[in-house]
Amino acid sequence: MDSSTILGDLTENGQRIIVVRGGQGGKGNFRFKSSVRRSPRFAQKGEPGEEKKLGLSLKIIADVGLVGYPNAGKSTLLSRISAAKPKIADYPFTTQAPVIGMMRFENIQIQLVDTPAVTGRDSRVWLNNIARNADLIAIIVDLNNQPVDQVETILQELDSMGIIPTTNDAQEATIGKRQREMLIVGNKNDLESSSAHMGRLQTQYNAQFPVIAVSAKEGNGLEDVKRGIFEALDIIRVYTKTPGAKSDLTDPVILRRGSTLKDAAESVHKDFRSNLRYALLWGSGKFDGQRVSPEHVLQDGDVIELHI
Ligand SMILES: Nc1nc2c(ncn2[C@@H]2O[C@H](COP(=O)(O)OP(=O)(O)O)[C@@H](O)[C@H]2O)c(=O)[nH]1
Ligand SMILES: [Mg+2]
Repeated sequence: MDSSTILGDLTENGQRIIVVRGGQGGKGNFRFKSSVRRSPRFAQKGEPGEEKKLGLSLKIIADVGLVGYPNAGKSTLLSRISAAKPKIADYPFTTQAPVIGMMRFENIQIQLVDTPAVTGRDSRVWLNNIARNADLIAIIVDLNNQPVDQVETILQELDSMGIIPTTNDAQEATIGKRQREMLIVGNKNDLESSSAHMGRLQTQYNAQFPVIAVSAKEGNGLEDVKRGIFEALDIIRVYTKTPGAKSDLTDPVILRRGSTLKDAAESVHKDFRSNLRYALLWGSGKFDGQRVSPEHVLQDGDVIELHI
C-alpha cells in the first residue's frame, strides 16, 4: 500500500466516501428454481470484497482550551459554538473529563477542549494537560461573579503550572515557563449587572488580551467569540492554485501570521522551499496576479500560484 495516497477528505458531518467495494453478492438455490428445477441443489457463492488497510487521521488546525471557574458557562458555550453535547447543569463540577468539540469558523475547523473545573485536585491534572497542549487558552468567566477576581485566580493557577500569557516583550518570558495565547470571554451578559462588570474587565485586561462579551445561553456574541478565537490563534489561510485554474477556496493552507511565500511553499511540499523561484499573488499584492518574491509576507485570504 502506498502510505501517502489520500483516498478522501471527510469535512462535513455525515459525509460518506467509498474506499473499498463489496464483492458480487451470492445467489441462493431459490434463485435457480424453475418449473423443471423445483428444488435445485446448487447455489452460487458470493465473491469476496476488496480488502484494504487504511489509516485515518484527524486534521487539527488548532487546539483551544476552555478554562474557567465551575458554572462560568464553559460547557454551555461549547455546546453553542460546536456540535459537542457536554453536560450542562447549574451546580458546579458537572464536567468531570474533558469534552472535545469541533468549531467551524468559515472554512476551517478548530478543536475546542472543555476542561473540568479549575479547582479540585484531579481536574488540576486535566487542566495542566489541556493548557499545555493548547495553542490558545480561552478564559471563560461569569460576568456576574467578580470576573476580575476570576481571571486573576485563573492566571495564577496557570502560572503555577508554568503557563504564562504571550507578551510582546521577550524579556518577560521566564525560563522554564511556556507562553500561550490567551483570550477572555465574559459570559452571561444577558444578566442585569453584567455591563458594569464587563467594563471593569475591559479596563483591566484590554491592553493584554482580547475581551469578548457573550451570552452562551441566549446566543449573543457567539460569532464574535468564533472570530475572536480565530484571530487570537494568529493563523492565516492561504489558497494555492495552478496556472490557468481557479483556486479551491475550501481547502486553505494554514500558516502562522507573518509567514512568507517560502513558508507556504514548504508547507505544500518540503522541497518547494528551496526550489521556489517566484510566485504570483492575488490578495495582499499591489495588484492581482502580481509576481512576488519568496520573501513576501502573506495575509489571510491570499491566493498563490507557486513557480518552481
Ligand atoms: N444567564 C445565563 N446563564 C448561563 C449562561 N451560560 C451558562 N449559564 C448557566 O450557568 C450554569 C452553568 O453552566 P455550565 O455550562 O454547566 O458551566 P461550566 O461549569 O463552566 O461548564 C447553567 O445553569 C447554565 O444554564 C448565560 O450566558 N447566561
Ligand atoms: Mg462544564
